[in-house]
Amino acid sequence: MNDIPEKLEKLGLDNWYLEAVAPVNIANFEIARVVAVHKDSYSISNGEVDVLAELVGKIIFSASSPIDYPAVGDWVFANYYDENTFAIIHEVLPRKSLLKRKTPGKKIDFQLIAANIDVAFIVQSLNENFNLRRLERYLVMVNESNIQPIVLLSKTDLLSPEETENMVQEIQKIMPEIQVIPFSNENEFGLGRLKGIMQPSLTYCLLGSSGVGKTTLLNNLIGEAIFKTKRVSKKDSKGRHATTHRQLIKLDFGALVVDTPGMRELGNFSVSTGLEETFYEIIKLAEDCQFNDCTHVGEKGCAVLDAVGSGLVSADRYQNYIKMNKESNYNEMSYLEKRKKDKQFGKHCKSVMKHIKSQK
Ligand SMILES: Nc1nc2c(ncn2[C@@H]2O[C@H](COP(=O)(O)OP(=O)(O)OP(=O)(O)O)[C@@H](O)[C@H]2O)c(=O)[nH]1
Ligand SMILES: [Mg+2]
Ligand SMILES: [Zn+2]
Repeated sequence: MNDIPEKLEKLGLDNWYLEAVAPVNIANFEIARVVAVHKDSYSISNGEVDVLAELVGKIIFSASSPIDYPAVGDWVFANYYDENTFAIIHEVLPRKSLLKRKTPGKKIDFQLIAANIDVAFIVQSLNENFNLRRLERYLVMVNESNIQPIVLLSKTDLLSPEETENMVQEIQKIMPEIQVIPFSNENEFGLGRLKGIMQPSLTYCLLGSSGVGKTTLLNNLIGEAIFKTKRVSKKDSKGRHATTHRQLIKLDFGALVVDTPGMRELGNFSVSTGLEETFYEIIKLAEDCQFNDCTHVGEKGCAVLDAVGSGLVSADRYQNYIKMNKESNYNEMSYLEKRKKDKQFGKHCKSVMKHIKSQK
């Protein structure tokens, strides 16, 4: 057991991290948390000051995928310079959790959203953004990452209490285990309940489409309109995102929150656990399929298809499951293919370099 300085404990550090690292590093470096990611630099906090930090060359040269770079929420070993006004990041500590998604568009690669998140608030607005299939998509990502999901439904001020309750029930009907909290940034309905469940030293992140009210909620939790939302800046209309980068904020009651820009596209890959946890009733049914390797798309004796036929599982939910499963496998295969090619290319470069050197 290590004694954790109070300032770091308040930033979310616990013994899990310290037990996972070499003691010599604890002696040689300061531990800090990444609170913002910029283009080529990071803002890190040691619980006292936030400073700009850059990566040590070793990290950059040995990185083989986006996973090797720090994300918001990461703990890092750093050295401080110039009277604590600048720092160099030497190592990223092992992560408790990592949220990532496929890069938007055709590109087969992924990007990091945030690290070491304990609870993910998946936000949908009740007026236009509410969509069970999209919710399932977010849940697959969050469940895959070993993070507790909680659903927040915003803009209750635009609906009657009955309409709101019906939409909460729609979610609970298919996902009875998950906590759903309706709220309004306008009249503050539900905000007390929300604050009531947020705990000091735990890290929360706000996920959801652009415009659902994530940043407005964060401002409400802070009690001040510190961060830019859609309405404040008129220039930001035309569907542009109000929030453009991720940042970790400490609330006065001790909880830590990462706000993220709304995502238009949410591609997953390698998400078998996420799918299993999100579609647990389908996975359970599949145990009764006649064939062990049943893909539930037309095989004889498929218990899943039977359940869809009898209405036990809704056709929409079933189709979403099949679609995401296919997509995850496809993305994963394409990614492995790409990595293989990258590696071959790397080897090719190395042999060319050797050849050139040997001719000198
Ligand atoms: N009626 C109503 N409007 C809200 C509520 N919450 C947010 N809004 C409005 O919704 C718009 C978008 O809010 P933001 O907080 O910027 O949304 P965001 O989710 O942070 O969006 P991105 O940063 O683009 O991902 C703003 O005009 C808010 O005033 C709410 O509870 N009720
Ligand atoms: Mg925002
Ligand atoms: Zn089946």
